[in-house]
Amino acid sequence: MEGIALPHHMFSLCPFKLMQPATTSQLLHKKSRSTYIVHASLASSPVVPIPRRSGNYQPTIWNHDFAQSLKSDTNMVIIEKVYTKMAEKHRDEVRAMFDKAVGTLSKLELIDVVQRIGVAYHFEKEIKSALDTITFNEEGASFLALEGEEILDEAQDFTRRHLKEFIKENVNPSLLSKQVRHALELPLHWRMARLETRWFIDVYEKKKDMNQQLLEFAKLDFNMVQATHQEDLKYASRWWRELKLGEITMSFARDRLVENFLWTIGVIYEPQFAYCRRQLAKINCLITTIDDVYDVYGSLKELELFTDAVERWDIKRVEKLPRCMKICFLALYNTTNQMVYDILREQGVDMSPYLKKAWADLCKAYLVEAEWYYNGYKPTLEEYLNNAWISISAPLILVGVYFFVTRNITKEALDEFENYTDLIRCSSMIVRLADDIGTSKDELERGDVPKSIQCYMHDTGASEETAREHIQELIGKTWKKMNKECIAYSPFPQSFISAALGLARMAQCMYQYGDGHGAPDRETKDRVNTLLIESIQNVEELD
Ligand code: LA6
Ligand code: MN
Ligand code: MN
Ligand code: MN
Ligand code: MN
Repeated sequence: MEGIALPHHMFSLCPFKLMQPATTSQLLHKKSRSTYIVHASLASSPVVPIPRRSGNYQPTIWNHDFAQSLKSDTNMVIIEKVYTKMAEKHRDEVRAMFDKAVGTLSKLELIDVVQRIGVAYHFEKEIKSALDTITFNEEGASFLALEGEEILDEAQDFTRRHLKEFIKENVNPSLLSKQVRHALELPLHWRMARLETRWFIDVYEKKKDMNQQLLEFAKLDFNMVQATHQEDLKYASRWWRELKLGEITMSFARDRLVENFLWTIGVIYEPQFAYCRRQLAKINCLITTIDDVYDVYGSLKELELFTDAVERWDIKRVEKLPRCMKICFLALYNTTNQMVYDILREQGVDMSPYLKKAWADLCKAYLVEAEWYYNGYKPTLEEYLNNAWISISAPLILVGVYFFVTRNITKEALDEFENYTDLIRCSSMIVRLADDIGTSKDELERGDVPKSIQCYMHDTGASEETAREHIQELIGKTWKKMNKECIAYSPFPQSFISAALGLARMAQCMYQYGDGHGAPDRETKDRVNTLLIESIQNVEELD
């Protein structure tokens, strides 16, 4: 039974102005871009059907067979046996380069290339000891600036001005102008690491002074890392298909297994963190579905019940909810409990209080937005952001990451999750602001709370264009704050800190040209092809 009896006062809270008891055909109308679908009750009146919206999201463009068709297991065996040997040889060669590099400039150049070409994670020790011998003046690192470091701001303005002039004067395509355009579009420090690596390998190959051994190693390593990601994706896809949640929520929610997995590569790409990517893909799928339950599907009353069930972690409390919301709750409940079980068995640590709290915080933040929406309330930007850095789900994602990557879980770090440390807040804020820039136009048409751009316009009377610029500035300011958090003392391991940065970068990538998470067939499709399907050709022959 899908419909539930509504108290009369609910009508005035609903956005559907025609929601006086009406016939089914009257309710099946179209308004703006949202399709209203009536789930008619099988019982005879007095149960009033709740008109359901649809997000009008496209179905997925990647089916399960696609994921399973990626590199076969036999291929994995070849990769493990042959490539591992070749990679070891290359790794030794690069190690020797670190020994040979003398002088600050040649050391920095080597580190820079090794980082940009995507293999720095093999040489953490070498890089650290090379850096220890160098005194730093942070030249050319203006995007690593902290708040109040005006000299770096000036350096950035100066460089930006000159690079723009360079582009104007050099209209012919060249390798250099290609790099300059790329740098001006989005700074390196804000870019998703794997995509940047893939882009740079092509650039590096064309450089006159490139090092052949380094190039070969980078290509081989890229393909090996990709093979690991393919196995992770296959695992996640099997899980998603067996869950069958996408079939149940098809009429209103995004079915985005592959896109949700792509996020995890942005958060953490190194092969040794496969477990983290696999679990995170599950969390992301649940987030994407449950966000649509709140934004599109549920009535306010139902959402209150759902939030209460999550807060109390109690199946009994979903009894009165429609079938599809019950199933969403159980998917969340079972998946989370399974993760808790695994971590408890493997690590001896009980993550349940932390994961449950993070889900409850998220659902409470979703509910605040739903209340604002149904009441037609317009929050100030400050009020909105105080809630929205949580409702973007990044705090939950990072709680998961901590447990999935950390070998020595400490009480000191766990205590930081009580209020979410500044590192988590900064990362989350950037994800939220980037998401609003990319998605708020469609969200308003679909029916949603005013997002940061609209709140700022409402606060100040600014135009949409000015408001967008303001939000971009906020992203820049938040990055500076986050840079500071990254070098401050922290109880978190480096892999966690770098995941917090990776999440912010991934959001800027996903929303660079609009809603890359919701609309699967544009840049996101190309990115999936680049990172998960096409391997790099012209890798040296196997003998
Ligand atoms: C964005 O959707 C979305 F689904 C997220 C949950 C963002 C990040 C998510 C991951 C990694 P939308 P809203 C799964 O723009 O409603 O609808 O908060 O989020 O603006
Ligand atoms: Mn949403
Ligand atoms: Mn939402
Ligand atoms: Mn909403
Ligand atoms: Mn959004």
